[in-house]
Amino acid sequence: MLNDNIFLKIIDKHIPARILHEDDLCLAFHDIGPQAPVHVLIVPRKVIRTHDDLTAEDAAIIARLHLVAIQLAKQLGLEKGYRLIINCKDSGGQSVPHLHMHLLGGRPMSWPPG
Ligand code: DGP
Repeated sequence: MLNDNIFLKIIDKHIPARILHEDDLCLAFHDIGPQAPVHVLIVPRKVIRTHDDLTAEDAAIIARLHLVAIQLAKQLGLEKGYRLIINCKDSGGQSVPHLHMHLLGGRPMSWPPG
């Protein structure tokens, strides 16, 4: 279920996270429960609850999430490849009600995902 917005607390520095990147539009930090040797969350500063809530006004934000993913993948040694995931709403497996992109790498990824 979509519950408390813990990512806003991280963005506002009310709770700690292992932050890798910060800019005017987004933050990136290590996931608390990594599902791969590299598992980073890339999160917009703007509160956008789900992927469905994106509008044309948010084009620069969604572009930035992707560009930061490329930058971090290089920085974290994922030259063999990586996976980007955005879970949307309950059936998509979203648990935090603040849009975020998962960057996963450092091991081969299987398909289909669970
Ligand atoms: P999702 O299921 O797509 O909504 O992913 C939410 C992710 O957020 C999940 O992989 C675990 C991570 N997460 C939840 N709470 C925290 C936290 O307090 N700190 C960090 N770093 N990650 C968290």
